[in-house]
Amino acid sequence: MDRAFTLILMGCFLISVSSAPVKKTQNVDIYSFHISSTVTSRYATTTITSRVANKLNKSQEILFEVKIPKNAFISKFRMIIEGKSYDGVVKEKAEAQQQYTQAVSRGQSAGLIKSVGRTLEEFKTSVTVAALSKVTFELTYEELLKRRLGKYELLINAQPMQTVADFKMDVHIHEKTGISFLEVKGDLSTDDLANAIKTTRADKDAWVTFYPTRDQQTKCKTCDETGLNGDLLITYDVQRQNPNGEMTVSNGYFVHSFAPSDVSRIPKNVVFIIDRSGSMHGRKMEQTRSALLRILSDLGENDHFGLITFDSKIDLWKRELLKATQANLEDAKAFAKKITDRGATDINAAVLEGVNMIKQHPREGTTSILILLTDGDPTSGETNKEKITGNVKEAIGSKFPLYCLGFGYDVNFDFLSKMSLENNGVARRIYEDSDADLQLQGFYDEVAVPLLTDIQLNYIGVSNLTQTSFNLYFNGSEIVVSGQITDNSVESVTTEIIAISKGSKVTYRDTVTAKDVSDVQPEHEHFLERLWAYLTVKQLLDRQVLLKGPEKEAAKKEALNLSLKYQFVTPLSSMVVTKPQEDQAEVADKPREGEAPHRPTAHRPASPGFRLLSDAGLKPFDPQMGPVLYGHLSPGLIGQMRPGLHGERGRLLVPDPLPTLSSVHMTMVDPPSDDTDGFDMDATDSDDIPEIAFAYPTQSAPAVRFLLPADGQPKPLCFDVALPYKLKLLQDSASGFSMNGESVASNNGFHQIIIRYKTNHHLTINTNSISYHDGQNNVQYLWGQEPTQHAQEGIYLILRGNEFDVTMGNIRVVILLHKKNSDAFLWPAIWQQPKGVTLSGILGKANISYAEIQGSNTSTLKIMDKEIMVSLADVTDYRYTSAPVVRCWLVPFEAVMNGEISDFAVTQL
Ligand SMILES: *[C@@H]1O[C@H](CO)[C@@H](O)[C@H](O)[C@H]1NC(C)=O
Ligand SMILES: *[C@@H]1O[C@H](CO)[C@@H](O)[C@H](O)[C@H]1NC(C)=O
Ligand SMILES: *[C@@H]1O[C@H](CO)[C@@H](O)[C@H](O)[C@H]1NC(C)=O
Ligand SMILES: *[C@@H]1O[C@H](CO)[C@@H](O)[C@H](O)[C@H]1NC(C)=O
Ligand SMILES: *[C@@H]1O[C@H](CO)[C@@H](O)[C@H](O)[C@H]1NC(C)=O
Ligand SMILES: CC(=O)N[C@H]1CO[C@H](CO)[C@@H](O)[C@@H]1O
Repeated sequence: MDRAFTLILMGCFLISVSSAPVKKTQNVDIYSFHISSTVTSRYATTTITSRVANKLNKSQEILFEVKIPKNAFISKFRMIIEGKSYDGVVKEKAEAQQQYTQAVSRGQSAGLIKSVGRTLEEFKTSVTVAALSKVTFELTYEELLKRRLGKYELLINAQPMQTVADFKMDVHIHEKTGISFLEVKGDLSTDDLANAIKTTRADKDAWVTFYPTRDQQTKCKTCDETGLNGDLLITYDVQRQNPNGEMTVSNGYFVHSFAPSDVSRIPKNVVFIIDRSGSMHGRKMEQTRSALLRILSDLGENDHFGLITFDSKIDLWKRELLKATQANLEDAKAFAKKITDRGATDINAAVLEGVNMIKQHPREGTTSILILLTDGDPTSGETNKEKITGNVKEAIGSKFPLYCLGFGYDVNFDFLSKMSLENNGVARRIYEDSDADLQLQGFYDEVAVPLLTDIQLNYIGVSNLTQTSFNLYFNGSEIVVSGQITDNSVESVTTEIIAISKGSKVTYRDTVTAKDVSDVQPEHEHFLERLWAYLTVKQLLDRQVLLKGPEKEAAKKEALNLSLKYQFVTPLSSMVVTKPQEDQAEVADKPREGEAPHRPTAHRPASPGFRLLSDAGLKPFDPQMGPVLYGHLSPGLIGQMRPGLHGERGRLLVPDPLPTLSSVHMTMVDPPSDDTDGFDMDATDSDDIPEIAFAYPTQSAPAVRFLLPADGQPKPLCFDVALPYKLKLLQDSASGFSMNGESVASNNGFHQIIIRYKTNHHLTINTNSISYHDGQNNVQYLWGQEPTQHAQEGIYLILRGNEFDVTMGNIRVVILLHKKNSDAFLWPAIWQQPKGVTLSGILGKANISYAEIQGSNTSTLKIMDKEIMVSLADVTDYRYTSAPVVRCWLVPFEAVMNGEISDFAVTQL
């Protein structure tokens, strides 16, 4: 038994993630750290410049590590060393991967950019700098700020990793219609740093500077001696005098922003489809209930609504949509309060029911919205994701949008994204955290007030437009269209917006001068072209999810072309970071949103993985445990653990029925890579992967793992036996031999073993001593005493060190004393099975033969003519003093032992 497999922590859920400690380097001086951000017409370009000196008189590796918003594209990276520039070059992903296979195979690309938390990505690289030399790192990223709930947010993270003599953050916002409000928030905007932050405002411009002293850099709430660590969040909105929207033209490109707020609200029909499958158990369910209660309170009185909860079954609050009257709301809240988790996940049936509900209640002058909240894969009813998306698309028929909220990290976000995009909606992640209810409510708030539907924007004299038709416009958001001016000599551009407001058509028409009116700084003169490229690439990336065949390829190609032309690091491109040492080039890839965050990747040893079948048959346990996700895995499988974000609790998938193990110790696994039903994962066992130790309480007791030798087979088998048990270990009725053992819950093996032979011989072995009674005399030995022998009437007892060798008649067993940490336990070994004897008991099984079933990646074995699902596990072979750990196929007890564990139990030793 490996100690790791028997960590016994009943009643508490424990996760400890140990990652490599951050190396502190006093020999590196970041003498200057500047962040400069310019926002013009919501297009933000941010450059981080870090100047670092190697103070050692020998060369050393210097690290550059910064965090940038997920929505942004990196567009430039440069290192300047000894007067020479090394610029990152954006290439097609496949080409970069191929060209730098060496870098890729060293696993360096994996870590260069990774997703951290909800909104940020981390960019990290390093370079070797000569003795007493300097290096300058410069990273630029760009993003179009999106209006949500009436404001734009510019998030800037600062974490230089040490205090910096010359730290500066400069933000300049230029909005030609004027800035209506501006606020500086974030965890760096605290009282301690208040006088380091200065905000200056003019009509169209705002400047925010943040120049903390070295002293201040250690004093903010989230900072320590390693300096600043936090965000500055600048939120603002702009004036909107022109109801037709705002047109900005520069260098042959334009952007048109349209966000009316003086339109009357359209009554809506909204159906909430809530996943209450077992995986929603605990805090997720609570948060969903509490968000739902608040959302219900926020419904407008002209809104109609419906509530559907689903697992493998579907429950409706009411068959039809009802008006949000006080009485109905009270009734719905009572329903919401009673939602409890259970069962599997039938997304298909639930969404189709929601669509049906809406379709059966058409109302003039209203708009309909479907909101699906789920935390897992479809596991019941129709589970083929392609079929589901097809069914849903056909049922909705583009008549109203479907928004999908993916709760937690075990959702298949690609699937939800696709389903939303196909139905004019968007998918949003809800992060499993204490504020999940607020995230849910925040999302609802964004879609709470529809103002216009079927919006079409038309322009004359322009080309290469980004998206121009939109299903819905919500108060607090913004419609943005960008394009190129066909003829630079034209004096004006005509805009026309046609939309439906409460059932009647409205038109907005405007003619604006096409002359360059923007007073942007020269270094940003191309910002509109870049804004156009950014928006075009983003929309193409979304679109290609929906397309097929040549159209998909064309969209991809176009997005790639623009990524290369504008040097954006997008999901289709990679940045090759070159270094003074040729062979040290690295490849930076943008993580996809569907990917789990911040997970170390390393080489995958060729070990068969385990397979997640479904989350059917979910088994809730301690409700105080909070959000834990369970899954149904192959029999005998331990479960899958996913790390939490930023100290959030991780999640664990365990089999149902729970295995007899109480806890496991496993290394992290790579995230599932595709959206097949279920997925295979390889357990990795590289040294540099942090290990997660976790334990979960089970109704079943902890277990001892036995090894079952399988001569001539590739791997031995192993099985678990729950503890505590008094077990029949070995019996030979013909000769009157029996050996029983008893274990206590905190042991890896046995604390007492009793051997009987014929009627008079009796051996009692515990972890301190051995006593032998032959019917008349008593002999006592102590473990560790001088080597001793005893021989008489076919009985040989030999004690050497930690081995006690017992031969009685034709049976020979060796009892070993193992010490692990402070625990001592006994382990019985049968090195040689006696010939021509039928033995019973747990150790009575001679070697067993099995066949690995071909083609199934050997997770199915044929044992005694039965096909058995197995998983790969480790077992410590306590039959030897050295206790080697060996890999084995973990099989259910019944599969190899011709009986249940209780058949091997004895009431008395
Ligand atoms: C590095 O500095 C140490 C102490 O200042 C000195 O003894 C040593 O010679 C220096 N080495 C080099 C290569 O300059
Ligand atoms: C839209 O939002 C703005 C600002 O939040 C508010 O003043 C306005 O009344 C809202 N419009 C409607 C129709 O609710
Ligand atoms: C539109 O884009 C295409 C290809 O990207 C380009 O060839 C064309 O010149 C662009 N149109 C204008 C008006 O610039
Ligand atoms: C992409 O760019 C290449 C060369 O720059 C050009 O040959 C190709 O036509 C472009 N493709 C598209 C779809 O614009
Ligand atoms: C174990 O099983 C294999 C295959 O059935 C057989 O060849 C071998 O002799 C067996 N060994 C013992 C010790 O029974
Ligand atoms: C023997 C066998 O079926 N091997 C398969 C294991 O799985 C990989 C990836 O799914 C296949 O490529 C192998 O053929």
